[in-house]
Amino acid sequence: MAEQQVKVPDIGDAKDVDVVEILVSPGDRVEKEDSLIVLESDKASMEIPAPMSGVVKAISISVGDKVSEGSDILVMDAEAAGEADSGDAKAEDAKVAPQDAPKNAEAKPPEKVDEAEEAPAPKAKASGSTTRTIPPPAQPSSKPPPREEKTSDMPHATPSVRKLARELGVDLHDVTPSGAHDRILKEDVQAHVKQALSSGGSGPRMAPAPQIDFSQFGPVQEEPLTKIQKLTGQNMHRSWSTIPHVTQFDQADITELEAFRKELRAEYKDVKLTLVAFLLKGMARVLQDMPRFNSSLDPSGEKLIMKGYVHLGVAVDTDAGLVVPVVRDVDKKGIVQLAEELTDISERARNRRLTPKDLQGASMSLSSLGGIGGTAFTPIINPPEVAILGVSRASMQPVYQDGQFVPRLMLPLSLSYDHRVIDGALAARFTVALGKVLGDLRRALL
Ligand code: CAO
Repeated sequence: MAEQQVKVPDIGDAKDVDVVEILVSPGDRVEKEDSLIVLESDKASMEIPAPMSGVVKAISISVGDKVSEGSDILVMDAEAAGEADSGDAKAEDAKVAPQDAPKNAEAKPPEKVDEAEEAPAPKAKASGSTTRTIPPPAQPSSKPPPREEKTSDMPHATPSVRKLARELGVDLHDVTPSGAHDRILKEDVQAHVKQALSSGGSGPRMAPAPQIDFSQFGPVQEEPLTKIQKLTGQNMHRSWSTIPHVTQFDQADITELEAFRKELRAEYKDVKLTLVAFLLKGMARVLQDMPRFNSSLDPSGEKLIMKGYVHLGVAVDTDAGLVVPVVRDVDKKGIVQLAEELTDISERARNRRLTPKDLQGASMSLSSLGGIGGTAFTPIINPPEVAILGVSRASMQPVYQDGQFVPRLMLPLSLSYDHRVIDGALAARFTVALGKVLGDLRRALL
């Protein structure tokens, strides 16, 4: 037989229907009734079967195309199919009993199959396949009956199950079928997704935490977690396991800044002028130049929300746990005002007098452990923010300048960022820019 153009059969009223899947490629051998493509209208998804056995020569459509009855699908060479497996095909055909041949393939008109219906096995099917399809158009009755062997490795599933798998991003080849004749059921797709979620994707599943009786090792007592600790734990866990964190380390020379801070403290005796107020001011300045750090990823994953304000969260260590109140409009305030507000919010945090509003709307956050110690750490991003600056304890270090080592007060910076939004080069630029501003505060005026 010569090459034949396979067209979209009668698909009822549906017109301009989306091609959502192409199940074969040029060179594939298909049996009559093997599904070739999947169409999806507003109301239904339908598989279009091969009207004959043969070898696919060329595909005439692409995923995303719109088709109607009569549109070209692909070109098939029925003759080539016979040649391709002449020896095997004869042996295989001989195994198929005459009663296994389609009983009504010649006469059955195509019918539209609604995904909402329960899927009966198509009447025209001869093999164990229960894939739900539109019956193929009538063919000459001289053709050999379809063999049970499936040359296409397409898993068996109804259109509605295929649709579900597509929506969930599941490759049906990865799903273990539990239906008759290896048919994949809706429950199989759901079980696959559940397992993938509980194992964190591919690879071995995470073992559940073991129940341990610690009293077998010595005396113990129980201490309930505070509400803040439980909430912080949940948020941190979600952030750590859903955001790809990277931490950029750097150092800022704050020798001059510290001298200036001491001068100001002598002048503003009533204000607790700590380094944190200066850090907030420096961060605000850099955020103005690097707005990507002042953004949030839209839940769709399609766009960033760029913020036209500069509010900064400050991690405060309290007896009840960690809280992150927000200092607003940092870019518009002076160091003294920032220091006063910082004292106010950290006191209110420790006295549990913060309102929910005090904790919302930050552009990014600062976590300062400098009053305690340490040289570096990897702070966890406070979503929906995309970065957090960690600061450790400044120390005097020998820095090589103009041919000699000079003692400089160096501040360790640890910038954790969401790698979906910020790349490494931008993060390095952020800490370098912050180092410049903190090294020479006049730059904050630029
Ligand atoms: N290097 C050297 N000294 C530092 C410093 C640093 N990086 N940061 C603060 N200091 C100094 C302060 O200047 C102050 O000294 P002086 O009294 O001589 O001025 C002293 O250490 C104590 O500071 P502080 O911690 O009480 O106050 P602060 O303004 O620096 O910080 C606050 C305020 C609220 C950030 C802090 O009290 C706090 O709670 N930090 C903990 C945050 C936290 O737990 N983060 C972890 C979160 S998990 O990612």
